Amino acid sequence: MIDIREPKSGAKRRFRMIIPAYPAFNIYSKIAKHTTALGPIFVATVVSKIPGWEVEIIDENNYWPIGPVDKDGLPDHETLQRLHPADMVGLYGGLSSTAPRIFKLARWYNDAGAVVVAGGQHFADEANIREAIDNGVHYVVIGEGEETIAELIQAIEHRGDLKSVKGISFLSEGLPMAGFERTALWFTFSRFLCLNGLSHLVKMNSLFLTTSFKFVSIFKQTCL
Ligand code: B12
Repeated sequence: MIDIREPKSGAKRRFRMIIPAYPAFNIYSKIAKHTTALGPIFVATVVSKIPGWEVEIIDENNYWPIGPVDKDGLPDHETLQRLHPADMVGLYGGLSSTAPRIFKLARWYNDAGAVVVAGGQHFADEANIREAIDNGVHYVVIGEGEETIAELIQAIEHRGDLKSVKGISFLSEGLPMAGFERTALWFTFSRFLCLNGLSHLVKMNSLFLTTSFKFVSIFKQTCL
């Protein structure tokens, strides 16, 4: 069990969801400057509804110049962590080509004392899950993440039995513990309700199943 930092009195814990940078310019780079991936928004939305938690989402492909950047022009996580320390970091692994960036971030945030969780289509087989664990990811969420993240946070906060959380893999006594599969969620419009509440920040683009950010790429989830 990885201990999560105690929040300062009255403060909320912070969950930072990161959509990692593509490794190279590609035909989607332009549109990615105005969109983001849907899955991590769903997961972050769930966390924003957990009492005592607040959420930030950073899409590294859609990062406005107002945010601090490092020498490579990517978000400067050291500065971000100093200004707004995240207690838990979520890493979106929808594209395998971003795995090296995911692992770099995972190692960095792990060293910085944050709990690191990753999910997405890349983590579909044992080898990829093991690689994530070897690179600083504490918990790999397999399959759909909405219910799993809520149960995982509950278990971490209350020191519950992690083995009862379905759909995660983590290191237990030196060996990766394979989580049980979770039944797929029904795709209902209720999953969009929160996004509607964020309409001043986010506009749905149903064609690409992505969200198009109109004003910011770092923002605090205000949909409660
Ligand atoms: C819509 C889509 C696109 C759109 C938008 C992409 C985007 N950035 O959102 C467009 C058309 C742009 C696109 C392009 C490409 N795509 Co595409 N795309 C999809 C598709 C059909 C749906 C994605 C989606 O929105 N799913 C719905 C959301 C709700 O699910 P999700 O993302 O999986 O997230 C859930 C879980 O994975 C998990 N989760 C995800 N992240 C996290 C993080 C944490 C911390 C946690 C706890 C949980 C968690 O919880 C989420 C909610 O349940 C998927 C196939 C699929 N069935 O998923 C392929 C898919 C993601 N695409 C794929 C590929 C290969 C591409 C392209 C490279 C194709 C190409 N050759 O050009 C490009 C790359 C574009 C780019 N650079 O981003 C592959 C990726 C495979 C891989 N392992 O890399 C997929 C899986 C299709 C496939 N089976 O091959 N794509």
